[in-house]
Amino acid sequence: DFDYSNYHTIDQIYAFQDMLVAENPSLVSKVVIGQSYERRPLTVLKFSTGGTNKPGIWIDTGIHSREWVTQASGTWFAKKIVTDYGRDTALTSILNKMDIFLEVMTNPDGFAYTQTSNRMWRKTRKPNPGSSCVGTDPNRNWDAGFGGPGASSSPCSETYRGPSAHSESEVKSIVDFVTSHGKLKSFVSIHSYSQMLLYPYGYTKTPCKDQNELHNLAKKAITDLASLYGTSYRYGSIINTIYQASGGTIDWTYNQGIKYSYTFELRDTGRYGFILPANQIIPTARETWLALMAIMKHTSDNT
Ligand code: 0X9
Ligand code: ZN
Repeated sequence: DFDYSNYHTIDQIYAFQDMLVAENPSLVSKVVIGQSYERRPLTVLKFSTGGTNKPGIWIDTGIHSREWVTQASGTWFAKKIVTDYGRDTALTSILNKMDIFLEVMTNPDGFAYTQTSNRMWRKTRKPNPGSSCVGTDPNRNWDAGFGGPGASSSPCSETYRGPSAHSESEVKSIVDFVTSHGKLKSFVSIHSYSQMLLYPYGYTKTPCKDQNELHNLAKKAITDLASLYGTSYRYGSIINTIYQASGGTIDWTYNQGIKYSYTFELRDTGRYGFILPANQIIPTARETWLALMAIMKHTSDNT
């Protein structure tokens, strides 16, 4: 049985996903939305109780490969959904109205590299012509303020924006999925670390038009999160709360009309940082789930 209290290899997580689909075929399916630069499948778990054209909720983890507690939490969320459907009334009513899409390994090439070569790898693994430095920051590569302040034009930077918006297959595959789906109502992109819940924008100080609603929902979500172990989160817009960042995921999804666009920064606040001990995986996933449920329930109630 899958041990949620430990970190796993990329192959173990692919196998976990296939097993979850095999064991819950009426609820879970696997959607391959593209392939990574190194030709790994970009797999998304679809949780659906049937029907066509239902509105959707998107959750991704691991777009920055070194943020290991996020992929680990993603596997726990997947199991939680199949366990709670039909038992927990709130999740059941969400799933009766909406589909949930979960991409656990959003940057599989980077993730593999963190396991074989450099635990602190963040970016994609596509080479940059004319440079010996590899990779683009997949959270600076989206067509939202792309190229502006809060990203680098240098391929050697950890925040390299890439040669053009959506140049990275790992990003473009999500762009194409979001566009063709057309009915995503919430988009949650999960990072670590800092203990923050953030909403748009990152590329501009101009408040987004739904700021009041997003702010109030963030407050509710982090209050629910803290109710379990007292973990304290900050919340607000990206630019006001963490720093200016251009070309970020949720700025693009918000500008596409997905109102409930959020980014989490999970545990911790820097004691262990990206190298969070495995004994914090389940507590992190459990508390984060409470915040996710608040966002998903509000989304469902307003769809
Ligand atoms: O710099 C980032 O990309 C994010 N922090 S991290 O340590 N996970 O790298 C924060 C950027 C704000 N988040 C989004 N724009 N989604
Ligand atoms: Zn990150």
